[in-house]
Amino acid sequence: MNGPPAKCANGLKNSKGCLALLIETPSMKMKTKFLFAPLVAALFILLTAFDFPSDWIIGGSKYKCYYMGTEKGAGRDGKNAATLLSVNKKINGFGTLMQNSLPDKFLGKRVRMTGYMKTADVKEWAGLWFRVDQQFTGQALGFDNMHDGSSDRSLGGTKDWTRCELVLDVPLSASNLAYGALLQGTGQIWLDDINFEIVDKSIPVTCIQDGFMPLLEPTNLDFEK
Ligand SMILES: [Ca+2]
Repeated sequence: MNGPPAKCANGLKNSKGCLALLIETPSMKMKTKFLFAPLVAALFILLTAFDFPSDWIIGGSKYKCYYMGTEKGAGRDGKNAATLLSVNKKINGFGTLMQNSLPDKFLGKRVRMTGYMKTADVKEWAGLWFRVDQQFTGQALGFDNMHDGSSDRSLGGTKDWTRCELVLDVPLSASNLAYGALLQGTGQIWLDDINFEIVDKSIPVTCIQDGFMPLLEPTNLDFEK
């Protein structure tokens, strides 16, 4: 009774050895092919069609409910685009592909983030988002997600490439810029050609949250305004 399991006819005792033997046994070849062929094909498609974009990270309240990566050939110019695809039939939350970046070159400036988004069967909404953080406060100095402000500019349904624009002030006290694309609920979005540029103060900001902006000097100390 201390000998190897029946399938490990060559005496291999560990489970890895048993698996290797099982796959290689001629009598099991057809069954193995039948079971593994679809998985191998799916894996091949994933490996050849999708990749994960360098320097981007995954986030969101339901990030596990989405596939996120790069789709080759899906970009505006026929090259790469990032994509978020829901893998659950019902999602009460969102996923985001995002970055954090030092704000140094934008400190004290008004900054416009632009990017292009395409949607397919988005049941709720999708949009770019842009947030200016201040270290240790846990509060944003500015935030826009194209949806939750006074004007809803978010995308839904199925739409071809659409230019999105978000404008925020980056105060001298900013410590981090966070930004990305988010998909709330089910559907698929593609994202390409994001850009940041300094604009003058004649361009209105689009922020929906503008708290904890430090004043340049003590202001309204007599409470008359
Ligand atoms: Ca591209």
